[in-house]
Amino acid sequence: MKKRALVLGCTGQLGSYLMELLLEKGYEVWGFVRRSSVGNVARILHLYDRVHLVNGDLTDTSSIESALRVSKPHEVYNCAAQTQVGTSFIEPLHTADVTGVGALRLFDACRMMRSLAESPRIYQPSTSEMFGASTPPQSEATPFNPSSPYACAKVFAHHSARLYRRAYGMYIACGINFNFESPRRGEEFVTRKITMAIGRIRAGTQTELRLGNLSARRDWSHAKDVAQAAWLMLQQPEPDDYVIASGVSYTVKEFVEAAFNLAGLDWQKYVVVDPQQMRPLDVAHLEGCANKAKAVLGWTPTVTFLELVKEMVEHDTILATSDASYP
Ligand code: G4F
Repeated sequence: MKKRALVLGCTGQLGSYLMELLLEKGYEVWGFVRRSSVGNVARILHLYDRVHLVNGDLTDTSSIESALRVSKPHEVYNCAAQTQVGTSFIEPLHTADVTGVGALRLFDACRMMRSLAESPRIYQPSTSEMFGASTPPQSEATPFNPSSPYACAKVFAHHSARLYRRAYGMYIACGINFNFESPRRGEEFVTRKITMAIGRIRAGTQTELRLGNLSARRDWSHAKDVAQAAWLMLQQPEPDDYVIASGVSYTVKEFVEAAFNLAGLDWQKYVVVDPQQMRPLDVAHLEGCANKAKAVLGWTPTVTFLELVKEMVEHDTILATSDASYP
């Protein structure tokens, strides 16, 4: 029998790579899409004739239940969330509702299915932001110390996942993901903002790049590798939590330098530090230890930092001079 998977947030970066991976593995793939008046499906247009789409929203329990009823999934991947840390300071309640309580709505809707046997396996993307100011390298044993409304919402979702696992015996696995990027990353995140700017600078349509905190240090992987880890987590005998990270960290400034160097540009001519781009509180240093995922899942990152930067710069250089639509 064909396995069925439901991907919430399937129009986003991780959701779109997961849909591709699941199709490759022979799944019947369902996507849960939030209705939008401005097109939000660019990342999955190429999959349209191979997947089933249902409309819904994590703030609307009935739409989640209806998606579960129609798709009857064996596996559910919850990639739907408000994931922008900066935005969470401006919209803290919306972030808590979608990213925190939204995950709980999904877990509870799955709990209400007729029997535990019918309840799907669930993947919950937790985040390194939950560690906040805790000292790196961060592992599954590192205490949470959230430093944004987004991180608080994710901590709530993470603890809810663990609770439903223990209280109801549900299979909910959490990937504690460090930053993951690709040419499908949204431009509201710093890596894509940088590589899109480089593309436009090369095309002559942008002259300046305004950034905030250049000294923040992040552990960047490729989104495809994170999708692979998510799938592996749901194939294990028991659900668990896994840090997913490259184990190497770079500052935002180092990302800028690497990307501009690859494009043959002097970053100092274009980058302006803008206080408007600073957050009320920022996490200084995230660097993950993924030893557990390597040992238990056999997972390992396949794309290095420089390969990732190069892929993004090359993609956005072509994009800036072509008619192709974003992303
Ligand atoms: O790219 P960012 O917005 O990602 P951030 O905040 O690290 O969060 C991302 O990774 C998390 C996992 O660790 C996810 F949970 C989360 O959903 C998201 O995917 O910012 C990275 C760093 C920050 O320190 C930020 O202050 O870059 C700094 N930064 C400097 N200038 C900027 C900018 N960030 C953005 N978005 N825009 C700037 O102009």
